[in-house]
Amino acid sequence: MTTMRSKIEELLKKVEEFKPKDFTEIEDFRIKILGKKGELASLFEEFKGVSADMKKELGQKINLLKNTAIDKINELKNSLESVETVSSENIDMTRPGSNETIGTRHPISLVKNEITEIFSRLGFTTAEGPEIEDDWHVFSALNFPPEHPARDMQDTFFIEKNPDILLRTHTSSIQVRTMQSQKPPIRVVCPGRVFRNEAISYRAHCIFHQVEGLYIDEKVSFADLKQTILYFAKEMFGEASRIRMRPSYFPFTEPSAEVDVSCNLCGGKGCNVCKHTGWLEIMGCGMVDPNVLDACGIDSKKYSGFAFGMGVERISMLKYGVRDLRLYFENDLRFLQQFEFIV
Ligand code: 2NM
Repeated sequence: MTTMRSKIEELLKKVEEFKPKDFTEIEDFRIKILGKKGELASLFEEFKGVSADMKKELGQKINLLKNTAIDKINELKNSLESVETVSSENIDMTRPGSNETIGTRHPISLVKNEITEIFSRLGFTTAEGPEIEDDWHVFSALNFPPEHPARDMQDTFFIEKNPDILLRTHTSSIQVRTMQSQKPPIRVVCPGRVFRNEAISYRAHCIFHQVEGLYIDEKVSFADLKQTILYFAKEMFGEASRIRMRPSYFPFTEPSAEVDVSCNLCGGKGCNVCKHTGWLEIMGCGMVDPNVLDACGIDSKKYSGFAFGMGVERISMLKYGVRDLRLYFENDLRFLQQFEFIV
């Protein structure tokens, strides 16, 4: 009966070492061991012929084998079932996660930030102010004569019940507030929304954005202004950029100038965008009129200053080759998503 004993022991070892890959393997194993025509069945058959003195020992061994096999198979089935439950809910733990799309910054914000950053490298801080202003901060303090056309309803949005209250037409009103509250030296850039009563077209809108700058100290000269603007143009439109200034007129500056930058598309040779002139107008500027300094509480005999102002939409159009200003206000994602790449 040693052969039967070793058969049982071999089988027990097999059961203990059994490592199935899936449910089918367990089931095949169960049938092979515990099935009607399985190994245990044939062992029990063989057991009938075992001599009486061996019955006790071998009977115990077969029962141990049977119980071990049953326990093992149940245990394996249970452990596989808990995994199957997860997969039956269609959760594949190895699948990569889905990407959440996040928004991109508006091109006007991007360009506005770029402008203020360039001037911050020259020591300019940023200031903001109210969009709803009074006549004095927008016009009177800035040397606009009482009959100036900008004071007309045709050009400016006034509050009907009180025409002293209006929507600012430029961010110079922030600079007026800065001059009133700070002592020179003053170096400040003022970004913000402005409002003008204009017909909407590819090149004009009733709401747009400006960044204006102001530098006040003793002995500030037109040469300082020119070099500051040249630095800005090179940073914004590329190192090869050149600038030129044409005489102009603003109520708040004297002398005043219009600034052109060499066309960054054709390099100044002439193309569609620069209308074959080689130049693009980017801003207005000038030396702050002494009347403005005095109105804002700064001694015009001791101090001088320069100021400049630009439209953010215009700078953005020139930088990115956008042909229609209205695109900035339509919130079409196909347009808006082209300016910032979020990785
Ligand atoms: C421009 C052009 C020229 C300007 C002047 C001032 C202030 F407040 F200092 F007088 N702020 N901004 C200015 C000067 C703005 O925009 C085309």
